[in-house]
Parts: sequence; C-alpha cells; structure tokens
Amino acid sequence: MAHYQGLIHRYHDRLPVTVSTPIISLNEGNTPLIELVNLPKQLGYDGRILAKFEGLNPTGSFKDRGMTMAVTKAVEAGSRAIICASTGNTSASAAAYAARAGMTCFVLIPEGKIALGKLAQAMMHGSVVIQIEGNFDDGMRLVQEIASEMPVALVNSVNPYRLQGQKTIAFEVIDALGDAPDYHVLPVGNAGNISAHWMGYSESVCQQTKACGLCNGQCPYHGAASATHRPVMLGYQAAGSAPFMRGGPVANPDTIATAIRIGNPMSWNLAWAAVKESGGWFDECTDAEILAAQKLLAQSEGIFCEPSSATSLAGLIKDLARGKIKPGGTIVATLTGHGLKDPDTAIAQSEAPYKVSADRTAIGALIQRYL
Ligand code: AN7
Repeated sequence: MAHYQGLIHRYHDRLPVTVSTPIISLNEGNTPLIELVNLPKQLGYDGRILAKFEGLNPTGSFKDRGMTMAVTKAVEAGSRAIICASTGNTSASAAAYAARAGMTCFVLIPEGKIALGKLAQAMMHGSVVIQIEGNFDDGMRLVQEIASEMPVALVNSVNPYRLQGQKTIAFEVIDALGDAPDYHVLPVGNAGNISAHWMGYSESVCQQTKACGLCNGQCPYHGAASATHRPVMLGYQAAGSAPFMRGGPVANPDTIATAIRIGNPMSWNLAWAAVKESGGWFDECTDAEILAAQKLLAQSEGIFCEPSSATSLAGLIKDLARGKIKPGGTIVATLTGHGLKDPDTAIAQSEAPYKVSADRTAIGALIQRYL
C-alpha cells in the first residue's frame, strides 16, 4: 500500500480538486473502524456495532476532514487569513491547518464553555483567539458578517468545502466494510457532519470508476468505495441543545457536551433531508446519559471519546432498548472527538485516585482488595 497522504490524496477523484490544487494536509482521515467486542452482548444486540474513531485524526476530531479541504481551497483562492466560530474542535483544527499553510487564523469561542484541550490547541498553533461573551450561535452570526466585509475566508461548515471533506468518512466506512452499514449513528450540533455523511453515502451508490485529471485512474485508491445501499441515519442531540427535537432554534442551549452546545444549526435543511430520506430519526439524550455512555465505552471497550461523541452511543443504547433497531444488522457509530480534549469532564466524573504513602505494605493491602 502506498504511503497514506491524507483524504484529498486518497479520494481526489471525488473531491473538487485539480492537479494544480495546493493540498494542505496533515494526513487526516484513514481513522480506525473499531469493532466493539463487549458492548453488543451487554446491550443485548445480536448484530455488529463498530466505532469510527475520529478522535484519531491529527487534531483529535473529525473537523480535520473538512478543514483540509476548506484550507486547501482558501489557499487556492489566494486567501491569507481564515476565520471561524467554534465550540472548540473547529478552532483547534483551523488553527493547525492555518499554521501548516502559513495563514493567519482568527477563532471566536464562547467564553468559559470550551474544553481545555481545544483551547490549548487553538492557542498553541498560534491562532488569534477571541473569547466572546456569548455562545456559539452569536459567534456564528458575527463571523459570517465579518467574512462578508473583510478579507478573511470563513471555514465553518457553511463553507461548502467543509462538507466535501467530511463526506469522506462514508467512503472509508464503505471501503472497510465492503458496503454501507444498516445504521449510522452520530451526534448532531451544527448538523454539518450528518449532512456530510449522507452526501458521502449517497455519492457511493452505483459510483462508476472514471478517469480523473490527477492520476488518470491509475492510482491504487481510484474509484474506491461503492455501496449497494445507504444506511438509516440516526442523529442524536443533547437534551439541553436539541433544536431538531424542538422544531426550531433554541435560545440558550446548554449541555455538558460543550462541542454540541448549539441552538441554531446551520445545516438545518440538509440534516433533515438526511434523516428523512434515509428513514431515520433524531432523538435527544440527557447529560447523565451522555456521561454514562462515555464511561461505558471507556471501561467496556477501551475507547476514550469526548462527551459529545458519546452521544452516539447514548442514543443508540436507548433505541436498542426501545426495540427501534432491527436485529442482526451492522451499526456504525461515529465517535467525533478524542476524550483527551476534555480532561476536566473526565476527571470530574471518575473516582479520585487513592492517596497512600510510598510504602510497600500499604500499597500491597490496597491491591489485595481488588484481586
Ligand atoms: C466532538 O467545533 O461545531 O453537527 O465549532 O466537536 O457537524 O456540528 C463542533 C461540533 C460533534 C457536532 N462532535 O458536529 C465546533 C463544532 C464533536 C464536535 C460535533 C462537534 P456538527
């Protein structure tokens, strides 16, 4: 297998690039599709559940898929600076890709409501970090105004290149499984990702291999990912930030899963289309259910995702218990970001470490209790 060089290189025949496009990449994508070996039995499901662990992207979330495309196209268009509003992961990713491209990056984040790791990333990669006294939705409105008036390229998912990059997750799932799964479950915030998943699956049905300008059909990846069907899409929201369940924007969204603390999703129509066309549905999970699912996944499967990402599993657990999922199928859950993004929430919901003296007998006695 050729050296993996990122998702634009991998799926160039399905992305809006040409031979002269200057690709800005951190070798994102190609994330593992991990079979859950303990949870299906624990949850009483006789089919397969697999986790697409997007936390293993270069900046620790799925945002890198969209950002490699958005920054590549911004560079191609001659932009010198990019801007985004973010609940955290978009800013971390934008900051990293801007650094790679030698661009200036401005990020607007909600003061006090961003996970520690994400803030560290935006700062460390040298972006101009602007904390606003407002939430993500306020930031989104502001960056749209600013980008329309000043020479900065907007890289939120209203930028169509973001969804183009993010759709490649569906190609990878199909490549790994040999076909689309029966169900695909994921968290929904600004709703770009569920829309991109659906775009990727839709483009994979009956896809013909065709020659392209970059490789003339000769590269080992060309024409990959072809599916016989599309999955049922299930989108889960945090109960305090669930505009799709309320039928319209939520004024003061709140949830411990700060990544999806979004009240006015930009991809409203696309997300509804994905759910309706696929025969799927939206649902909501409480913060307690989200945290319980995060811990269950960490302790039953060894996979540490951030709270927002665990909403995939939290929703799935409820739908399995209610008998809404057909037996014997294949379910893929997107785990959108790494658990290390938000160490505060992980530590706050875990047992405190023991404090003992550096003494063989004391430690031995403690260990004995667990044997
Ligand atoms: C871990 O970073 O919106 O429904 O500004 O970071 O496509 O918005 C993050 C979203 C799920 C929701 N999981 O995806 C941002 C931002 C994680 C996330 C979502 C986000 P969308």
